[in-house]
Amino acid sequence: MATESALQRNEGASTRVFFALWPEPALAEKLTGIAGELSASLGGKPTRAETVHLTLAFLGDVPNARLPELATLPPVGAIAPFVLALDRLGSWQHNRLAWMGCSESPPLMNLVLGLRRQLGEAGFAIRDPDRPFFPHLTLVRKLPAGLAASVRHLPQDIDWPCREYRLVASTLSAAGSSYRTLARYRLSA
Ligand code: 3AM
Repeated sequence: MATESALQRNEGASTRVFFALWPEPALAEKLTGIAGELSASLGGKPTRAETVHLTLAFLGDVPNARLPELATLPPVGAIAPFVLALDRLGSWQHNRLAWMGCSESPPLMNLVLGLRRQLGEAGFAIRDPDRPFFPHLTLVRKLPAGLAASVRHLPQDIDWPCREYRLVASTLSAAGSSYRTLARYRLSA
């Protein structure tokens, strides 16, 4: 469902937007607790609980005139709520991030592919469409340069019940990204 007041607050000609799964506050706190432990041992800046998310489709700048159309697209159909098993931690050197990820998840892939199809049919382009989708939640940014990239399996999965996804506006500043939810979409079979 689109949030009218949120849509009206977009200044400028376009807004940087993306679709994402967003954990409930209790899970976000748990994940950012892990982010805090990681950054204490590795360095870098832990993600704040209110910003932790898993990007499904990144559109980049969309003209504000088209935001109402984007925000009122129906939810991607025929995808029942699902549980994502977060089971691994890793890091990337190229963008100096530490992340939490998951094993293959058919419902997650169906959601991503359904969203891509829907956006394409509605005339919205996603940024870098050929970049492989790598599901992850960023936990730490600005890791010290030169850290060895590694993937560590968690001793126990963290189960994430996914019932909805969001359209989010992103504003970049020197202090980091700030996010504002423009619309929420419920998953249903
Ligand atoms: O917080 P993270 O990094 O997980 O990385 C970007 C961020 O997620 C991601 O979208 C989120 C909001 O900016 N992002 C940025 N550019 C992207 C792109 N071209 C992208 N995801 C996919 N393709």
